[in-house]
Amino acid sequence: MKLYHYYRSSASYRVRIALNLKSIPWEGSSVDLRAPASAQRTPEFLILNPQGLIPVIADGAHTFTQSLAIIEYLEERHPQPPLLPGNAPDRAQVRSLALAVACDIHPLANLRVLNYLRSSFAADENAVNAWVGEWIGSGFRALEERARRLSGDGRHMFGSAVTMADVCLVPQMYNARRFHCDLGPFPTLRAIGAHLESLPAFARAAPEAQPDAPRAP
Ligand SMILES: N[C@@H](CCC(=O)N[C@@H](CS)C(=O)NCC(=O)O)C(=O)O
Repeated sequence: MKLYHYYRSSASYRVRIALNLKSIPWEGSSVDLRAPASAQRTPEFLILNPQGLIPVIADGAHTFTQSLAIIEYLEERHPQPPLLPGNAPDRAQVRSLALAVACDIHPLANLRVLNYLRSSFAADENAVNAWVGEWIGSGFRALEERARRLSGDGRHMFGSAVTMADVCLVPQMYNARRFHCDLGPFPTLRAIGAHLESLPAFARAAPEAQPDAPRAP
């Protein structure tokens, strides 16, 4: 499989984790989101995804966008180890946790949204960090409460095995740290994140482990 991604794209990071957990061989193609490259807006990339967003995955003749659709595809094609629980109510809980991150937290701090705040509303970096902190903070307050109720062992968002909810949490925590959000009020999420980040599939998917990540001099 070929994954179009970028080292610090958190939606791509979700897909890298899922591929690694399922031991699916993949080849990466870096899409540099930063200006002046802005590779997500080139005509060649817009053929792959007219939305101008990564990740995109190519599996033979098929090309897919949207990280959660990609992860569900991987789940159906490579069911082991499962990232969704075995019964419908539990699956709904896990999908709900994953969607809370992917639909309600992440999009508000996406690059194009932050660039629009900068260019059209004269937001400086303090204002941008305050914006991101507000939406990650309110999203994490709810997730913290839900994880307290739903985690079976304090090491996973739901139950006591890795699920799609964990695959979404870790990249969002990376984003939160990147934008200097205060994670102090979220001890449950921090404990879950620390455990997950220690797992090899998560560690190999981390931004700093990607070949396009800047190297320390
Ligand atoms: N809902 C999409 C979100 C994809 C997305 O927002 N990707 C970001 C990187 S994490 C992106 O490509 N941003 C480019 C831009 O904002 O110009 C998914 O889950 O795949």
